[in-house]
Amino acid sequence: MKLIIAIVQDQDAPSLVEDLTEQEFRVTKLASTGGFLKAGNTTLLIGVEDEEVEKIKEIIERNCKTREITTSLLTVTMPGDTYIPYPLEVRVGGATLFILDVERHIKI
Ligand code: 2BA
Ligand code: 2BA
Repeated sequence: MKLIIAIVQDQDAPSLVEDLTEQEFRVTKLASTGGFLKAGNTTLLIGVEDEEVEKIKEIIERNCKTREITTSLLTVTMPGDTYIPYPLEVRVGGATLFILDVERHIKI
C-alpha cells in the first residue's frame, strides 16, 4: 500500500476530491499553508493499493492546473527595518506529490 500526500491549490480541491470519491478512493482533506506564499492550499492524504497509484496520478493531472500568480512579498530594507512590498510572479504547480510506502494500515 502507498500513502499519497498531494498538495494542491484550493481552487482544484473540490473537483479532485469529488472525482476521487466517485471512483471509490478514500481521501482525507487537510487545510494547509504554503511556506513561501503563506497562502492557503490543500493537502490530501490518499491511501491506496500500489497498483492504483498511476490512476490517482491521472485523476490529479486532470483536475489540477498550473497557474501563474502575481503576489506581493514584503522585503526589509536596512536601516530602520522598513518593509517594502514588491510584486513577484510565481508559477504554482498543479500538484506536489509525495508517495510513501505504508508499513501498516490498521482500522480499529
Ligand atoms: P470519510 O471519507 O468521510 O469516510 C467516512 C466513512 O464512510 C468511512 O469510514 C467508510 O465507512 C465510509 N466510506 C468512505 N468512502 C467510502 C466509499 N468510497 N464507499 C463506501 N463507503 C465509504 P472509515 O473507513 O472508518 O474512514 C474514516 C475517515 O478516515 C474517512 O472519512 C477518511 O477521512 C479517512 N480515511 C479512511 N481510509 C482512508 C484512506 N485509505 N486514505 C485516506 N483517508 C482515509
Ligand atoms: P508555497 O510554499 O506557498 O509555494 C508556492 C510556489 O512558490 C511554488 O509552487 C513555487 O513555484 C514558488 N516557490 C516556493 N518556494 C520558493 C523559493 N524558495 N524560491 C522561489 N520560488 C518558490 P510549487 O512548487 O508548485 O508548490 C506549491 C506548494 O506545494 C507550496 O506552496 C508548498 O506548500 C508545497 N510544496 C512544494 N514543494 C514542497 C516540498 N518539497 N515540501 C513540502 N511542501 C512543498
